Amino acid sequence: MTATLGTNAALPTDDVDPFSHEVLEDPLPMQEALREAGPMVHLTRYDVYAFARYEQVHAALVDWQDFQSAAGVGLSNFRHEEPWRPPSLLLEADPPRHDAPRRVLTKVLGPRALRRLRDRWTADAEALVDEVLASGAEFDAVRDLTSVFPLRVFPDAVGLGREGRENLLPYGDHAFNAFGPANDLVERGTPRVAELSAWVADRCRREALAPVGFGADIWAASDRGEITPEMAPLVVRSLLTAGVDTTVHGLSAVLHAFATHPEEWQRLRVQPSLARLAFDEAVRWESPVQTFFRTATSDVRVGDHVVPDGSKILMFLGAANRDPRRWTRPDAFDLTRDPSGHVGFGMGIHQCVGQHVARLESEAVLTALARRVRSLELAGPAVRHHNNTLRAWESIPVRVRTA
Ligand code: OVM
Repeated sequence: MTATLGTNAALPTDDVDPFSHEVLEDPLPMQEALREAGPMVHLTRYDVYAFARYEQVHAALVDWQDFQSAAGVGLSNFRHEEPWRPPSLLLEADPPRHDAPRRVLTKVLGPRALRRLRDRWTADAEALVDEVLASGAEFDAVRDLTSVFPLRVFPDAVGLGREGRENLLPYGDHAFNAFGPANDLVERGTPRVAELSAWVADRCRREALAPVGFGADIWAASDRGEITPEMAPLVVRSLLTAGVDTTVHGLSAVLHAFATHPEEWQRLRVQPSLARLAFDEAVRWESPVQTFFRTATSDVRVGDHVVPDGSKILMFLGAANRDPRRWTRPDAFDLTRDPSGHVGFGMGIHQCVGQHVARLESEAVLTALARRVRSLELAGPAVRHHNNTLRAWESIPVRVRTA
């Protein structure tokens, strides 16, 4: 080995743009090419270092010391660039500053809170599914179901006021676009950023939140001194940013998976308790959050290569979740596999703090559907929604036969 720290002579390079519309429409060929090129690839277009294999993605996710989040988890490097909004106290922070807000949110979204929501959300899902099925045998699973249910239950659980809730999806969509480069997707969101950010900030105030809910619980934690009162509104903001689009697209992923895998739908009908596993398998298979970045805190050795201090690392969660080195038949949506260990919710100290909320929402919807729907198929071509971070559907036309 002749390479000294900082040379990277034999490092594979690729000039692909992972955020181009062509790749966003179907990222799988690029993911395979990057995985096969090697454990680390230099993406020349953005001068970032990419991991597409499970081993390296997992290793980077759990190594917060070498791969920090406080310089931003998008392409933008907060060491050199002004963030578009005050950084998240959770997502865009490292220990020790990260830890108090994380502890608070872990408890607020913990088992006690979810036990209180379970019966209500189950009833809400049954009511919505009944409504949708009563409208006819064909419907759009995104327009009528997956983009409706999270907005029916989650803002109420937060204690968000009723007014302006239609802002939640556009705000979240822009926040996830903003992790990518300043391309046309970001440009399209820019005209409304000031208005949407002001609305979100206003709704995070204690006086704007209901006396019961996740929002009130976060403020109560500041009363107990677990976080400062200055931190509380930003922790509430994390719920409003990360809690809506993600669950919409996660639900879309699992419904699209079932609409295209009839034998798996029959398995779920026979055994509705597979609903949770099905959701995790869909999160592995589709990876609604495709990518996040980290920043190297020093020259970090990865195999024979070096990630230079201060450079950005692009972790392809979706590629890791289909790495044949880790998964057998990775491209199959398969309810007989154990999807645990997937990195669709991340891994390590930043792993999705809302994942139990997401699982509860999906369990409610899938269980309600499994009881009522004998078969489910596409009634037309499903249409992608492009986002720099999210793998999403704009439309999933389905035809169902009810039980
Ligand atoms: C946040 C946050 C956390 C996870 C994802 C995310 C927009 C945001 O804390 O604001 O995506």
